[in-house]
Amino acid sequence: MSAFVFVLPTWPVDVWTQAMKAAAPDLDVRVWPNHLGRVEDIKYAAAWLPPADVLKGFPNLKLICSLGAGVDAILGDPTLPRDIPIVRVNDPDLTTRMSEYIVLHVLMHHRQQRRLGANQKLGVWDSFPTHAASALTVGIMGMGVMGADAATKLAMLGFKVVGWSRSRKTIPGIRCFAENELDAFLSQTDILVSLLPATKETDGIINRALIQKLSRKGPFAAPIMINAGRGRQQVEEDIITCLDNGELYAATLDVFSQEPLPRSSPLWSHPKVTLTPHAAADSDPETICRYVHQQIQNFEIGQPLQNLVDRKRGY
Ligand code: NDP
Ligand code: OXD
Repeated sequence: MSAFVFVLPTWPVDVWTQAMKAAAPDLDVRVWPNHLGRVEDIKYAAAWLPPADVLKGFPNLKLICSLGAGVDAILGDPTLPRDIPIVRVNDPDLTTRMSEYIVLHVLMHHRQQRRLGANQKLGVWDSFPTHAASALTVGIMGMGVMGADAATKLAMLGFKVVGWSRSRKTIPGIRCFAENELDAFLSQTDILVSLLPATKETDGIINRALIQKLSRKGPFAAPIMINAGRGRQQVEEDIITCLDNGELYAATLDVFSQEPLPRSSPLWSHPKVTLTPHAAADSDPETICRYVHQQIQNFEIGQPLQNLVDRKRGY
């Protein structure tokens, strides 16, 4: 029986252990740090936010599975064993959850739900004029698995949708821009959505200079931003400055430079910010454990691994 270990310091490891035992009766499921057994036995690891130096402690490790789509925390470990393949989650359940989040927040801004909610609290009957979805262009940075799915669903609702990624995509109904066309992409974008991975190239990309390049031709006369990628991508002081001076109309933030977001952050109470606690797309233990088990089975029979991380690119 091959040994498998969970390294999940921030998740309910008992729930994951139970799900993995059900999905993979052929594996000896162990848990870091308290139920490790002989570390030499461990061939497979599945991790979310693993502390640095933990994975190097398994000398016979053959495969690392990220339990999320993003792998920045795993790749950020300076002692991460070299040459061990890393696979990440690409699963319809996770993707659908993310698209729900993006559609929800695009619609919330488009239909001015916060204004309606505030009016309800005050008992104000104000049926102000609204606009069509087609009056807004949603620009998605990161047209990978999640970006492409969200883009297609937004287009089905009638929004104009543009996308930006390193390599240009071809998606019916979506105008796609490549890495060197960022400014052209931004100039068309009324609602900016980030579904980028956290890499050296994307760190701090959502800053004041970028916000100033967004479209101001939409019905709100200032852009809106939604970040469900990673907090490292946003310069939070710049976002607050832009919200305060009108360069941004509103923001939805699911991810932050520091998580949990410190109670002292002005983002908590900013009137133009909607924030959620890194909950845009939750990894479901049963679904993800079945997926991880499939990857391990592929590995054991010498089949190619799916959704392999490219360590050089960083995602
Ligand atoms: P993918 O790897 O499928 O897609 C990443 C996309 O970003 C690709 O289109 C890629 O371009 C593009 N990209 C990467 N670097 C650059 C760059 N420097 N310039 C332009 N484009 C770039 O990832 P997923 O869609 O599966 O996930 C995206 C991210 O969403 C995850 O990395 C994670 O950070 C975040 N996430 C957040 C969750 C949450 O709950 N908030 C839940 C799940 C994911 P190309 O296609 O050319 O390679
Ligand atoms: C992920 C996440 O990367 O939940 O999957 O952030």
